[in-house]
Amino acid sequence: MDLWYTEKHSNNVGITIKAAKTLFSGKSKFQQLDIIETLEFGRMMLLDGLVMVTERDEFIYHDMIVHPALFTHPNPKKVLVIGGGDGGTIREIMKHPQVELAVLCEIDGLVIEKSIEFLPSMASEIDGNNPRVKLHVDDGIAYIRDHQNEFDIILVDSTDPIGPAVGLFEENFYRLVFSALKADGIMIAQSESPFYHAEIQKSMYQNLRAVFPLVKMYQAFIPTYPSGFWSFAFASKKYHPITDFDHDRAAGRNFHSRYYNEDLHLGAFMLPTFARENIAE
Ligand code: AG3
Repeated sequence: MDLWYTEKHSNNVGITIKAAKTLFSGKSKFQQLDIIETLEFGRMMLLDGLVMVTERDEFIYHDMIVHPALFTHPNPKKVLVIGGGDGGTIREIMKHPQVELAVLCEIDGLVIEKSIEFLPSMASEIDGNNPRVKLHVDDGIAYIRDHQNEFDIILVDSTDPIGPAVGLFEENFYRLVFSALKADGIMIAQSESPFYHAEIQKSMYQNLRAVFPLVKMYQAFIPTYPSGFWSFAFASKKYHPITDFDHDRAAGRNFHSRYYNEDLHLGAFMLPTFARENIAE
């Protein structure tokens, strides 16, 4: 019998992926977690029925949530990831030799545990063996409340603004992030699909602008997310992602990145008109 998995992207549209088998299915205190073996995209992790990562296209999301900020900040030493329990974001941060410490603050310990078990290519740096990585199973909002003026970069690797992530799209949270960052800090947050999520983007970017002096949106192509057209928010106290971009450091990077490169860094900030309009001031 064929097994097909569908995530609905709107009331009338969705993506359907053929599955070979279910590897894990369980409920934590926070959400439903499923890990499925697919035929086309390798292993796929779902939270509350929504696609979080697949082995085949996760490189795009993880390159793009990490490298633009890390090649803009001149000296990123201490980085915090809120969410991101699969470990893909931490794995990319670890490719930057200046980073002395990356902290992962994930609310759901089950996501970390099952990613280590079933998604080893993503979780390779969160299995407890890397002294540059610290794990906290905690609510990100509670965690940053106790950390002031500490991080160079904070990456918000969240789910959609439903369920446990709702608070991560609000102005009060961005104020806490602002205080947890140093005076020249940068925050990146995944910011949904410009095609399907105009309303979420509008309020999210308003909330960011109420707090940060410099807020930009940049885009990436992620085949398994709604519409494939995805975005990230770049919110910064000082550095501008284009004029302060360290082009030579990015071009001379000592690791291979299959999506990110020094030209794409610039191109990603060029937006189609409808996306610009979603977040117009
Ligand atoms: N973060 C999930 C992005 C939201 C996907 N939304 C959806 N499928 N409706 C991914 C976590 C990767 N570390």
